[in-house]
Amino acid sequence: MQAILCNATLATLCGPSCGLIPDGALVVADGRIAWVGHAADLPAEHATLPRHDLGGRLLTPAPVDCHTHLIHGGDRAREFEQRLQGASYEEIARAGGGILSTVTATRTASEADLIAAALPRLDALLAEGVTTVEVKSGYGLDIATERTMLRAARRLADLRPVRIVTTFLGAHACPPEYKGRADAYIDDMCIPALHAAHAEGLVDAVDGFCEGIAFTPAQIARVFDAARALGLPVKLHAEQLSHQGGTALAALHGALSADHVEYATDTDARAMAAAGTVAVLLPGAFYTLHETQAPPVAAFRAHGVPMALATDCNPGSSPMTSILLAMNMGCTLFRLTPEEALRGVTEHAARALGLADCGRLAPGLRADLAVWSVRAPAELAWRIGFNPLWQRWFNGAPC
Ligand code: DI6
Ligand code: FE
Repeated sequence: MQAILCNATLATLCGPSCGLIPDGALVVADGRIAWVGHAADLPAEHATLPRHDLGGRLLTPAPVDCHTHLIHGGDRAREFEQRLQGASYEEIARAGGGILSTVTATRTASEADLIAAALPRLDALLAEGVTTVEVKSGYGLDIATERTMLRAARRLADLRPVRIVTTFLGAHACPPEYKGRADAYIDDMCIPALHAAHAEGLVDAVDGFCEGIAFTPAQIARVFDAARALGLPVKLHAEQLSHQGGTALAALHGALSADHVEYATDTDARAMAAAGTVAVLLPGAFYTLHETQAPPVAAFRAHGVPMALATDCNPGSSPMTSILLAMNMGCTLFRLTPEEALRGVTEHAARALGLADCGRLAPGLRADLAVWSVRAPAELAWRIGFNPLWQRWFNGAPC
């Protein structure tokens, strides 16, 4: 398919001020962006293509949700009630609830059950223009269920027009059968599960949870070494509830991203900048857990650490399926600018997944686009619970 999208304001994200081009046009050809610029400069070779008039709307790269736990069994509404009565996320986890209650529900679900449960969540993201979704394992914690989760995640891309990126998160929690034996879990179960999932072609990246209620930097380092031996990129849930040294470890391993990072320090930010590690901010978890320590946004800015935003869609700490709400919360809770929020769900989210072919409007990139009934990028982050998406383009076609 070939077409000119015209009569639009383009937020290309190439250059300052969102790379805004008023009276812009964009040429789509065979799934890719062929040309971007001022409508008046449209090259003659494209002039005869069919035109899609966007009615003066805003055209952006389609959002990328770069951190989700979309595949899981069960729900955690009871735990939500417990937290409202004063129990903390960590207390619930240490008592065997939290992540482990979702592990129980996920282990008893079939692949078809997991897919059926995830589709409404995925559809909510797609309704806001999202075209790429990262999905983690980590609620199986045994070889069979980790693989089932990743298979279910990959199947979503056959059922909906979306690109799915899968991340192995075996080092998410220590399962009951290894209680008190976290080192044995890492060596005897988690790393073999990674090998098995990789052998099946199910793993795009490797993640872990470095936290007092999860794994130490030394344990995560062994998982990262196994990932490196397989040639897989790494990322890490780091410094979410306390400072454990996960961010420095992630930077040392050249991680694509360090995620949450509320307790990261100025030194951590420096190390991330030097390593090119993206800070993935997850305001939905900060909000849900009533956290008070915001991530060091000023340090990330000062050192030039790219900041992404994602939903962290999961049943416990962030039961959120709105990328627009993540943008709004990023601004209101973490004081990002609306431009940082837009870059956070496009350019920097793509980078957090190691994807160089999306996240901006530039020739050669995938034609994954979002058309919004707004005039300025700030309107995307401004409203709460309102979806101005007018049209979504995936792989060069509206859908
Ligand atoms: N941090 C998170 O935000 C999710 N995992 C993690 O390590 C929460 C997972 C859950 O509570 O189910
Ligand atoms: Fe997470």
